[in-house]
Amino acid sequence: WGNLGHETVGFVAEQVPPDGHLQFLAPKAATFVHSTLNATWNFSLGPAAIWADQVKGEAAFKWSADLHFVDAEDSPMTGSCSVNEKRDCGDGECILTAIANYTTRVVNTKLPKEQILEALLFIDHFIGDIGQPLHVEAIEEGGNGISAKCSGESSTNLHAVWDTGMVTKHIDQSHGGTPQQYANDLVAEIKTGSFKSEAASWISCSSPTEPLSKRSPPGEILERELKALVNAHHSRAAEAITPLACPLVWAAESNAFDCSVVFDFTTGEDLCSGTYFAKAIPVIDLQLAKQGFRLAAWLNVLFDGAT
Ligand code: DCM
Ligand code: DCM
Ligand code: DCM
Ligand code: ZN
Ligand code: ZN
Repeated sequence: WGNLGHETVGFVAEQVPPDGHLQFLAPKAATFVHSTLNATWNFSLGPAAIWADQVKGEAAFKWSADLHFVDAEDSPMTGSCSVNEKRDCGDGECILTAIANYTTRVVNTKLPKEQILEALLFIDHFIGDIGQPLHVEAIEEGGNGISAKCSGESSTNLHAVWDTGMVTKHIDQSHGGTPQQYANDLVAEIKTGSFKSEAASWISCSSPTEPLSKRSPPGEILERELKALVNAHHSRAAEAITPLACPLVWAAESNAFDCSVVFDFTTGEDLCSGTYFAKAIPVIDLQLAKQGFRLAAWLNVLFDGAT
């Protein structure tokens, strides 16, 4: 997602209603978030969610660029979608292992404060990105190589249309032009609206420790436990990351949209209007609301032991 999508996910997770009380976050998670994020991010998971994109272009954080996605080598054009951690998580450096790594680090009180902050900033961002269908797809670098048209602008690409083009138009048209308002509207759908009946099922997978080997998620072929190695480029010993069950469940849900709405358009079609836009918007609403709700639940289990 672009900045607007990421901020929306953060605001949904933190869900600050007019009285200023954090509601989706449990007390200890809320306190941790507030005390860890400094004034740079207005102490909020909304603005903090964009940090990972800001730094990935800097030399010091170049290593993190591949952590924003997983290149699922499936075949959505022929109706076959799947994501497999062993097959698709290149060298063990992808969004699946990144979430596992920073989940371990965010609660590792032996780490320096800046590292714990960094872990929170990455989690805030990656739990958003894993909900973007094209962040769980290999074709043309997640659609970056597929030219597309959005609101008459024909020099964009499919990935950017999903990250930014459709989200921007939707927020401007229907949610008061701000990610805060969009998040409030999604939260209302979760609490009393169209998402009310399904929201509990979104967090049925919420264990930040359950290893992947314990279940066979949709699209998962692998049974053998994979000890992914992140930071393999470090000359010193790399840390072994145990793959987690839930990130793969989330990835498989996103990836499934690559076989329904994402590639269902004709060359030259404007994706930010008409039938494509009408089909995509409910997916964007769902994925942003769901990942925000999941981000809160993840932090709640980590800091409050909520289940
Ligand atoms: N690092 C990370 N994830 C890890 C290990 C390290 O993001 N699993 C980062 C944190 C530090 C840098 O790498 O910025 C160097 O850490 P270390 O000196 O612990 O290898
Ligand atoms: N991206 C992706 N899959 C890839 C490559 C890139 O999902 N195989 C994402 C990361 C960014 C966007 O596409 O959100 C643009 O990538 P970049 O900034 O690397 O061009
Ligand atoms: N780093 C890395 N690999 C990771 C995570 C982080 O190389 N998986 C980065 C963080 C630092 C850089 O390495 O910006 C340099 O690390 P060090 O401080 O160990 O030299
Ligand atoms: Zn993207
Ligand atoms: Zn990203």
